[in-house]
Amino acid sequence: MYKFFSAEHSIFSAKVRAYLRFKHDQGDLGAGFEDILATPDLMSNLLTVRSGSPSLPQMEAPDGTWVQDTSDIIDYVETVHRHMPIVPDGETRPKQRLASYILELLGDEWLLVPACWERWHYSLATTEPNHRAFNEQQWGSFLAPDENGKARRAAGAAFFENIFGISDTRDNPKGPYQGLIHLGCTDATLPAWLDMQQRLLQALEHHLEVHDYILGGRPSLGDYALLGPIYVHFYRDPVAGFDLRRAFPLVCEWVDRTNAEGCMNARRFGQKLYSVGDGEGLLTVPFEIGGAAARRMVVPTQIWMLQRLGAAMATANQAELADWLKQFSRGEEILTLDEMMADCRIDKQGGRLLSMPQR
Ligand SMILES: N[C@@H](CCC(=O)N[C@@H](CS)C(=O)NCC(=O)O)C(=O)O
Repeated sequence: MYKFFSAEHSIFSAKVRAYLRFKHDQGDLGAGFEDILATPDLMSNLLTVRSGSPSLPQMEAPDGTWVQDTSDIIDYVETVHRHMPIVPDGETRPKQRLASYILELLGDEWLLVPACWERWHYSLATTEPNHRAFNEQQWGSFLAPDENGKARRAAGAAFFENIFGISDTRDNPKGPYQGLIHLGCTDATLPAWLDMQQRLLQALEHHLEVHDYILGGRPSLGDYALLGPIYVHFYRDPVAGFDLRRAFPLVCEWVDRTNAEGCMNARRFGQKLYSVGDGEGLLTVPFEIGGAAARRMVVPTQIWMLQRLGAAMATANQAELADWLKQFSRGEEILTLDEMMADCRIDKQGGRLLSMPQR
């Protein structure tokens, strides 16, 4: 099995986790993967030791190969498991291939900015609406997963205060608040970043009116790269998540579909849809004609007609019938019709055929 070290609130973890689920669902990931919560202990004492970086996610292949960076992880898995590729072929699909890599860059390096802003702006004490409590809880459950709920929340709150200086961020930005400045998100540029976010979501919503995924009917690299920030921040973080659910329902459905979890209503890739009356949903019985074996639909009228025939036989001369039926292969079985149909009887009431209690 692959060992995948990740966290739920991490953009890059979501990108690869959804991809691994897809590969596994398609039978294209060998023995599959174990999704392991990358606690601070694992980050310092395993991930950093193996790769030189604590960043999430990271992965260990079944043969012990260690891979860090989502692009490298996807490239690695695509090289080993080729049955269901997610990067379009360069020879036959060059435009889709280019679009995929551009979208990966967009998701990883640009959408990251408004995503990060949404989470941390609405965690400031002065901002309304506010999702600080949720954010403390999601961080706490990764920082102190062994603790009870209250202690997990406290761990998140302490981390925000001590490491990110959340109460003092205007004067002394640290952690994600400093990160946003380094990423080019300042008072001057913020409106443009948020405008970019809105335009992208609008374009995606429009696209999803007719397509299930970025490149049509099946997921590809661009879906997973966009899913990272869109799922983890715009969908999962509460304030942005409320807006996304109100204004972009198709994007929400795509998140469920691409994330491949909680997606019963979301047309997950390969999901079988049944309906009464079509070939898949019909009740069928095996039959044979001219040596060809097949199945055909169960027709209650046929049962009722056999019953009728059985009833007519019951009042006929049995010995004479048996003698006559001998010349046909398995011909005499027809005399046991009533017995054969004991648990399958139909009551015809006008135009309605009803199944009758078993005798
Ligand atoms: N290019 C990297 C980016 C990974 C990354 O930035 N991960 C975030 C979490 S979503 C992280 O671990 N940041 C903290 C750090 O790098 O120390 C990848 O694709 O894996």
